[in-house]
Amino acid sequence: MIKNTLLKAWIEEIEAHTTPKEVIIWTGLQEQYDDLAEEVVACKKAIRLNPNLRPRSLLFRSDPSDVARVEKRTFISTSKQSDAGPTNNWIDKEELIPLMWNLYKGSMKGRTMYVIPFSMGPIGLGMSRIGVEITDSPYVALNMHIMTRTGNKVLELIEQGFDFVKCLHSVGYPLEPGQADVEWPCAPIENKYISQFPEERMIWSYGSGYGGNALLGKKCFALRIASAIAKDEGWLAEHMLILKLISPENEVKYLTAAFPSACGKTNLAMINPSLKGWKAETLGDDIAWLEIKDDGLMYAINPEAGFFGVTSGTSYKTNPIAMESIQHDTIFTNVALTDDGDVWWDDLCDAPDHLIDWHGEDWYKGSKKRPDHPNARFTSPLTNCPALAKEYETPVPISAILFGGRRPSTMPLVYQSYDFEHGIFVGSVMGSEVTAATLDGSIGRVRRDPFAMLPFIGYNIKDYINHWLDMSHKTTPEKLPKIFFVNWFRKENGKYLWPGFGENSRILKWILERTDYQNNYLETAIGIIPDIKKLDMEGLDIDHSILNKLFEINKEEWFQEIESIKKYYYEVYQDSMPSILKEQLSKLIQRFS
Ligand code: O2Y
Ligand code: MN
Repeated sequence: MIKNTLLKAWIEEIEAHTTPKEVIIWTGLQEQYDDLAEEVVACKKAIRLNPNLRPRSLLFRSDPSDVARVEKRTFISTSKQSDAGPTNNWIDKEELIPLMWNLYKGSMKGRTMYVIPFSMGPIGLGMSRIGVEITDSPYVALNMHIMTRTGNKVLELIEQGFDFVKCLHSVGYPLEPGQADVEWPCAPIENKYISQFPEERMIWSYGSGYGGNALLGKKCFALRIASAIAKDEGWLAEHMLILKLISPENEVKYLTAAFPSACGKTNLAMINPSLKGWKAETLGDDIAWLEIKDDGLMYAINPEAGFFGVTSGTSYKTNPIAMESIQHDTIFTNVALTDDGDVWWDDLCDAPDHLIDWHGEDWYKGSKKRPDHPNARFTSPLTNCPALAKEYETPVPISAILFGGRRPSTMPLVYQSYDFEHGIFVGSVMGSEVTAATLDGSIGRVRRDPFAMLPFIGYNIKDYINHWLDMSHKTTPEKLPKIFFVNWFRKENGKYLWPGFGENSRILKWILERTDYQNNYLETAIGIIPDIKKLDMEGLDIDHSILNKLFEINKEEWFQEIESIKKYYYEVYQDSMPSILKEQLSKLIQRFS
């Protein structure tokens, strides 16, 4: 029985409006998870994988129209458009609330409504925040159980009067009496809405059952709504992994890194250092909440409790730690099924002769069609990860922040910003070069993704930049994390110059040395780069000329880059560019003159 009057009234209101056949309050107990897993298998919404090969694991297959986050149907809804800013889709909340309320009318008919109290961050920790997701999707309930801390313990905090973010989700596929359900119910694209209401601290999602559209604790709460809360409260909600590095002398340091999607965040979060004596452990692969504590240092926690990783490209060769993390108690979405009841995806290993593809159809080796979806996913608990740092539920002090992207040219393997404000500039222009794979005719153009937060800033980007600056004024420069840019993806004649993966530990070592102000660097117009002679390349067969290319700062390319930045800044900020960006851009230009 729920006693909190606010929560009780909200549940009753949503039940009366969406008219589900029953309401289940999520307890967070393993027994409830196991029962629901059994139920989705029994009604053929999921397949139980072979328990001898992949214990307690499920495979879901989504509708082909519902396979990824849909940015064009994602909205920041406020009273004034200027509060959402130039980079978000905005709809006036006076318009969107009635429109969506109408969609929700009877939308859970014939379905079970799950009420899921959840905590982003360890339950009861000062930096954590609470939400309640109401959903008519058992897939969402099962995934939320893994990705967040759910159930009775969170409900207890709500009963004590803790605030919570209301997260409402419906797949938008009501069932009339006698109507058979489909394997993956969802609504057509034009009826999908992933809406954030930062003024109300509220999330309404309708029509999609997939990933970031539906697991509302993740992108919707922990980034969009949390970033708006963080601006008001003086902290940061960022699209960053958290990594612990242990030197051969057992010195421990922590860093965070923000890269755009598909730039290897999960791989770096689970790096296996090639450098002798170095160890790495993970605290998170996607989201970090950061605050400056009383000692003046910036601390981070991972608000999530699981990994929602892309399977494609994940293998024992590229990421053995991820592979170990998905051996059991894992939900797979849109991967292929093997004849012995296990999973398969592109790059995992040689394809077997026969598979069941992600549409549920036979697939034979040699077929031109891919058997898994490129955005297929695994959901697994952090605690499955053999390299999980033991302090993953404690805020850790951050020594370095890394920004990065896929830049085949222009950007060196690593450079350090001259100071925090320069670092904000570096974050504001980061992004990836458009590759041939995007086939939009603009190869070489940089798709800017500031702070890797473009689709996730819950308010005006101009205020976001100024908020980063305000954060830097909360402490002294020497206590702030040092900011770096890394580019594992520089190419020559179409070939990567740097081997990446475990070898990136050599660059991480230099970064940590720089956080101790070690004298191993050169000053350039763009920032501080390593003195190549002082990089630890022991045991790596790499030519000196390749290293020179990796750190080349080509004036012509940088003049183009500066022109591209000016154009981009004008497109985004028009005549109200934050003064810190103006100053930093002119400093960069000056350093080149
Ligand atoms: O396609 C989705 O719904 C998932 S997107 C995603 C999932 C995990 C971590 N990051 C992302 C992302 O888009 O940044
Ligand atoms: Mn992400």
